[in-house]
Amino acid sequence: MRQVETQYPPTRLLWLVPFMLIMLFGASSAAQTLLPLNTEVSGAVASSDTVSYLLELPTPGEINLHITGWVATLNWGIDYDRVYMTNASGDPVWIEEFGSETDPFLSHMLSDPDDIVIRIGQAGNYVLDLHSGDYRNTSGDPLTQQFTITAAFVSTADVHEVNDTPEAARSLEIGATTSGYQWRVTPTSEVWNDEEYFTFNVPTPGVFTWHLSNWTATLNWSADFDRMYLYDTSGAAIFGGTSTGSQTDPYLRHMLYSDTQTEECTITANLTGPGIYYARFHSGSGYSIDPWSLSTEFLQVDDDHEPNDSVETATITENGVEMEAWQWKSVGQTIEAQGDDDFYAFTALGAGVLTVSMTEWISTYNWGADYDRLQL
Ligand SMILES: [Ca+2]
Ligand SMILES: [Ca+2]
Ligand SMILES: [Ca+2]
Ligand SMILES: [Ca+2]
Repeated sequence: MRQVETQYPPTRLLWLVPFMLIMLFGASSAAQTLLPLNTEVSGAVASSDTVSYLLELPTPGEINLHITGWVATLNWGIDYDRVYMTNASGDPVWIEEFGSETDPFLSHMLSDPDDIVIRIGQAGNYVLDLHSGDYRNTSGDPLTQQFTITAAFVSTADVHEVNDTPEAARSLEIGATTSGYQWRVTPTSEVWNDEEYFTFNVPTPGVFTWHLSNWTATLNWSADFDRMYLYDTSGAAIFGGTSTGSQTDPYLRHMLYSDTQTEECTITANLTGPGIYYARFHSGSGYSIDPWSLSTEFLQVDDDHEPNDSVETATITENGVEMEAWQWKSVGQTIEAQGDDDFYAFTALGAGVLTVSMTEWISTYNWGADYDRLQL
């Protein structure tokens, strides 16, 4: 079907020439009528002619073209009706499965009424061409299409865009709630593969939590499923702990779904060091005109004695003085806070009995694990 032109008998070639010229030059040369958004407009187009509309999109979004009264030419063997949309560069925003590079239509053989959904990833001017097929009455006289058209528009304006690289990461205020769209910035319909990079700065080690809701997950292992990554100040991926990824694809979590739309997907990371981190939410194949919402919280693990993981960095203790400390590895920027070593130094004034009192220490009662130990 893609090579439909080659099936025309030779007698049709004469009218095919002007028809193909329309296809090649119609979008750029035809006078365009402004098609206001969310407004019904009446239109007319002669048989085998093309009417051009200009759409001015204030933001990225989704267009629902509602067309009534259009009569389709349901015949692959003749000049059939089709719909095209091109961006400011003159490139098609989308080509449907029966379209081709030489005839890049996004829809064909309209029904009455018809609703055509067109995703657009970027604000700007777009040209919509409606081409009437060879539309004739039973006597063979050409007929003019009389129709109405409405371009209903749903905005997907994302205040964080463009944030698709670490360099363009948006600063995330801990505790604040923000929202955006899984909708990549592109002057085409290929709005999937959006990336959301955020950066945040933590003053101490601690537990960082992301609450993500209304995210469109891609629950399909053979697709480019959605993932969340965490990176350190240098941009290196942080992997380990409760990560579900692998060394080759070191994501922290994948398929960020919640059981219900109102429930949120919660991701936590036990950060071992202060400083700047980057979080990346990879949409993969997913996209949505419903915004996601993200909030964060941070529980500080503010241990004045850290890092004290060696004899050289041992905390000097005073006889009889109580100290507060955490079992929380506090070196580097990792998400593996377990396995902390705390060195404390004291001076024995003479021979005697040393008593160490500890409260709220969490023991590991498992000989097979790295259990907790005290050494002198
Ligand atoms: Ca986005
Ligand atoms: Ca983005
Ligand atoms: Ca400690
Ligand atoms: Ca320590």
